[in-house]
Amino acid sequence: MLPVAELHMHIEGSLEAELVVALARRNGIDLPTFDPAELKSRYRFTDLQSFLDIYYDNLAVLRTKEDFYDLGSAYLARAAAAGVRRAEMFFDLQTHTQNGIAPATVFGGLTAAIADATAATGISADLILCFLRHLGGDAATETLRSALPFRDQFIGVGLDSSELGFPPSLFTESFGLAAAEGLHRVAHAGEEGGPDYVWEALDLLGVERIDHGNRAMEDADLVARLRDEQIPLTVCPLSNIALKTAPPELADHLLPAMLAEGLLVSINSDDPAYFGGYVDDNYAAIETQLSLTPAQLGLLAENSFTSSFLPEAEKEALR
Ligand code: ES4
Ligand code: ZN
Repeated sequence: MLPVAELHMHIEGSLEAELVVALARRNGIDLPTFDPAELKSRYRFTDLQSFLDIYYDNLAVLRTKEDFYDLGSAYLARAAAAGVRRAEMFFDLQTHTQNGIAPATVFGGLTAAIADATAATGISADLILCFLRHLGGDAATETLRSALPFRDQFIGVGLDSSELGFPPSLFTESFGLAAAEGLHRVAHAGEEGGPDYVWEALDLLGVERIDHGNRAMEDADLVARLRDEQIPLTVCPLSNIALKTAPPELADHLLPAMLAEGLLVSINSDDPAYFGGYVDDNYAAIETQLSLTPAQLGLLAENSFTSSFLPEAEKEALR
C-alpha cells in the first residue's frame, strides 16, 4: 500500500459493530440486538439520511473518555496498517453533547488516542470539528464557542450531516468565527446538494477544501474554478456507492473524469465501518474496477499529501 494522507473520515463512522456491542455492554446501554452481524445487516442505505439515522443511533453507546479513546485508537491502528501516514479526522461534537457528554470527555479521549498512536506507529493526526448542518447556524456558532477552551486540540472546522435543505449560507457566522480563530475550514458540498452548494461553500464560508464535490462536475464554470485554484476535493468512492450518490457500478464513477479535468482529487473512506472498508479498501476497489494506472494511483496518493493541512516540511517527511 502506498503512503497516503486521509482527509475525509468521520471518526464516529469508524465505530465498528463489534465495538458498538462492547461499549453498550460496558455502559449498560440497550441495543436492538447484541449480535454484531445482525446489527450490520441493517446497514443497507437508500440515501444519506437513511445512513445518518443508524449512525446517530449507534453513537449513543459512546459515554466516557475511555470510549472515545478506544474509538480513536482502533481507527488510527487500522489506518496506520493501511498506509495512512497523516489523518485529518472529523468529529461531530454536537452529537455527543446532545447525548449529555461534556466536550472535555470527547476531546480528552480522542486527543489521548492520537498521542498514543503517534508514539506507537509514527502516524500524524489532527482533529477537525464538524458542525451538524441539520441543527442550524446558531447551534454551530454556540458549539464553536463551547470548543474554544480546547482550541489547541483541533485544527479546523467542517460541515456535515443532512445536506439538502441546509445550504452553506446558514453557517457564515460560525465559519467567520473559525477564520478569526485561525482555524482551517472545509465543508461537505456536492454530495447530495448541487453545484450551488459548492459555490456557496467557497464564496460564503471561505473553505480550503470541498468534501465529496462530485456534483461540481455538473457545472463547467465551477470545474474551471476548482482546477484553476487547485481546490482539493476529498472523494469517497465506496461511500458514494453505499449512499447511492454515484452510479451503482464503481466502474461508472466520475473519478477518472475528475482526474482528466485536472482536479486535485484524493481518495478517502468517509465512514469505513459502514461503507465497506478503510482507505486501502477504497484504493483497491478503484484500482481494479476503474482500471487506474500505477501513475494515476500515485497521483491520487501524492494529491492526498498536497491537500493536507500539514506544513510543507512535515509533508516531505511523511511522503
Ligand atoms: C457523513 Cl457521508 C456523510 N455525509 C455527510 N455527513 C456525514 N456524517 C458522517 N458521514
Ligand atoms: Zn463525510
